[in-house]
This record gives sequence, structure tokens and C-alpha cells, in this order.
Amino acid sequence: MATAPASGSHGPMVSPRVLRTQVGIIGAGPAGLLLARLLSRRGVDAVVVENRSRAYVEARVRAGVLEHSTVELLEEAGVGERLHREGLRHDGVHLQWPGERHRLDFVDLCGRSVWVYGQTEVVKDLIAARLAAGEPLLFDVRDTAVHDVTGDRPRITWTDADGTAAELHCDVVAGCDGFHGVSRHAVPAALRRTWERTYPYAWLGILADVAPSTDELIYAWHPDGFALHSLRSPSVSRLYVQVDPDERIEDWPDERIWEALARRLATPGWTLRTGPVREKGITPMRSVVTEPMRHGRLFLAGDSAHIVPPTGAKGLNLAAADAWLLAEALAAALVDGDERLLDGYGERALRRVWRATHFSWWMTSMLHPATGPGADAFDRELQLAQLRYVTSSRAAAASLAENYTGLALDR
Ligand code: RFL
Ligand code: PHB
Repeated sequence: MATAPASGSHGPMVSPRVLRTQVGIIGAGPAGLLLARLLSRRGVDAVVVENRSRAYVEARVRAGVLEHSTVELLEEAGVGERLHREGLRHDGVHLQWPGERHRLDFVDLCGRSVWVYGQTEVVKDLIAARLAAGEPLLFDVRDTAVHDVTGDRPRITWTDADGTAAELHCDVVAGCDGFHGVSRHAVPAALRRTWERTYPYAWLGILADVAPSTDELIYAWHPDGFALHSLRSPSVSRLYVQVDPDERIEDWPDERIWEALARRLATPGWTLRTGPVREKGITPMRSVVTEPMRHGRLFLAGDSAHIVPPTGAKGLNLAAADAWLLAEALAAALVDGDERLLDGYGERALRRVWRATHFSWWMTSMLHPATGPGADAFDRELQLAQLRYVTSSRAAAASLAENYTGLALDR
């Protein structure tokens, strides 16, 4: 079924442009773009509306680690080619604290790997594939709003970049508009339940034009605060340091960031290469889960329903898993007329979300010492005891490896 203007194109000036599709998707982040692609492969039409420009969403630096099953999903979506050419398979990570660096070998521990391939690249590939297929994807829309989701004919309205009002009639609305989007608020507050944990620290992240000083990620505990050495390519490094949540980026000139990284990542016989900083920013750390993920004919996916702190590298992967679950359920409902998967969507998605929420909280709690006058010596010793355990017990290491590389999608 082609997505086409339904009416209104010859109406008076005040008439909105009216469109019709099966699934109206709000947000062109990983969740919305992947959902659209998986639906298209299953013969279901969608229109994607995004309030930012294409250039903006393609440049927004965020996650970098893809679980095994996310890679498989991207292959299924027909965008695995560049990922396999330019992405870097990682078979393990390093965990360290002052004086000690230990490698966890994921392949040995659980038979799986992860891939380092930036979210920016995933998003670029998905956008290119959608546009090449001639499928609707509208950027720069304003005033997106969701209507009538508890009836049979939900709608999305917005204002196009040229100022034209537009209205999309659909069978189902997918709210993939991230944590600051509008979709979640279409679930009445009285029906919504939110679980939230705000952590007393943030990550200051940089993207630097310098060859990574490591082949695999290094997660470092240090009394000054956590540090992470990640990468994007053989010539681009991505690094983070724990800072107070109220720190201002202006107070962190590049030299100060490199000094903090060098001190926290220091290990005998190893040096940190430094280089020009291309991008830097501070990200607060929080866990949020909202329920329900379905309200009538509105379905939430990705950050619109849940946020995890980045320590477990789960945010993008959860968004991808939601997109898969929702695509399967929508195809069953809209192609085969079987609504059972759709009815179970929220429960299935939330089971995985809570597992990832626990893992992300656990990694975060193990690796971030309280700093400053309130620092608790007891907590620090517990963190170090946990790090020693996870790097010396095969059972503990295997548990970390299994969670980090990700559960199979149907679990
Ligand atoms: P996204 O990527 O936020 O995409 C949502 C899209 O919806 C658009 N949008 C709207 N469109 C139309 N109308 C509206 N009213 C709209 N409101 C919003 C937005 O412009 C955007 O394009 O959510 P999605 O698809 O669920 O994907 C989730 C991931 O992006 C996210 O989980 C991760 O990137 C989280 N995250 C990180 N995860 C990691 O695993 N490692 C990281 O290093 C990492 N860094 C980050 C992050 C998230 C950040 N946020 C949300 C501020 C750094 C940051 C800064
Ligand atoms: C990243 O490369 O941006 C990255 C890697 C691992 C994390 C978080 C972020 O846990």
C-alpha cells in the first residue's frame, strides 16, 4: 500500500496537507529509523517525522557500542554493509583501577562480541537507505502533536519546514522521539508510572582526532573519578571523565581534560596519546523507566520510554531491541490481523529494559567513586572488592560479559 496524500491538497489555504499511512513514526533517531526500515521489510508503510534537520541528527555524537543482536538487526534492515567494512569488532574490554588493568575476553566467556560503530554512522546509514527507497522521512517539522490515540484513527499533526500545516492519519502511532519528545506525554499522567534514579555525577565526553591508545575499551576506576577510553575508528578516539553534574564545560579546557584522562587511565608501561579535540559535552547520568509503553494505539520505543546511564553501553541497543519487538508485533497485527504480539509488546520490552537498567546501574555503581569531602571510604572498598571479584572469578566475569554483549532478542 503506497503512502499518499489522502485529501486536502486542493483545499483552501487554511486546510492542512493530509497524509495517510499505516504507522506514523515520531522521531528519526535509531529507534524510529530502524522501526521504519524493519516495517518496510515486512510490507508495512510508515511516515517518519523529525523536528531537527538531517545534518543535525547525522552529526549528534552519542553512543558507540553495538551488541551482537543490534548488528544482526542492522543487517536484517539492509544496512550492515558499511558497518562490516568500517565497524570494529571487539572481543573484550579492560577494567582497571590504580596499578592494575585486566582484560575480560567476551568470546571466551560467553561466545559473543560487540561492535564499535558510532550512532552517527548507524543513523546516516538508516537515513540513506530510507531515502534511497523513496520512503517518506520529513525533517525540520515543528509543533508535532499526537491526537486520538485511544480511538481507531489516531493522527499526528505538525507544521512543515515551509510553514504548511500537515496531518497524518494512521492505524498506529510510534513514539520514538527520545526523552524530550512529546509522545510520552500523550499517555495521561494518571496512567503513567515512572521509576527514576539520578546519579550524583555526569560524564564529560570528548571526540578527538588522534589514534586510540588502546585496541579495546578501558573502563577505569580512580579515586579522582571514573574514566573511559573508547574509540570510533583507527584515527578517532572517544573518551570520558566523571565530573560533578553541575560542572560547566567552559571550566574544562582541553589540557585539563587530557590531564584528568592521563591521570585516571595511567598504567605502568602505557601512555595516552593526545590530539585535537573535535567535540566535547557533558551528559547527566540517570536511569528512568516509564510504563505503560502502550496507550491505545500509541506505542513508545527507545529513549521516549526509558533512559539508562551510559556505563553499560545499553541506550542505543535498547532502542534497537524495542524497534524489533514493535516491528514484529505491528507486522503481525497489520499484515496478518493478529494483535497478540501487540498486546504483549510493553511487557516483553520492559523485561529487557529492566535487565539493562539493572546492569547499567550496577556498572555505574561499581565504577564511579564519590569524590570530594563526602567521599565514603567504605563504598570505595566495596567498589574495589567488586572489581577484583569480577576480574578474578570466571562466573562473575561471564555474567558481565553476557550482559555487556547483550541477551538474545527474544529473551
Ligand atoms: P533519540 O536518539 O533521542 O532520537 C529521538 C529523535 O526524536 C526527535 N524528536 C522529535 N521529532 C519530532 N517531533 C518532536 N516533538 C520530537 N522530539 C524529539 C529527536 O530530534 C531525535 O532525532 O532516541 P532513540 O531513537 O530512542 O535512541 C536512543 C539513543 O539515542 C540513546 O539511548 C543513546 O544515544 C543514549 N546515549 C548514550 N548511549 C550509549 O549507549 N552510550 C553513550 O555514550 C551515550 N551517550 C546518550 C549519550 C544520550 C544522550 N542524550 C539523550 C542527551 C549522550 C547524550 C547527550
Ligand atoms: C562510546 O564509545 O561512546 C561509549 C562506549 C562505551 C560506553 C559508553 C559510551 O559504555
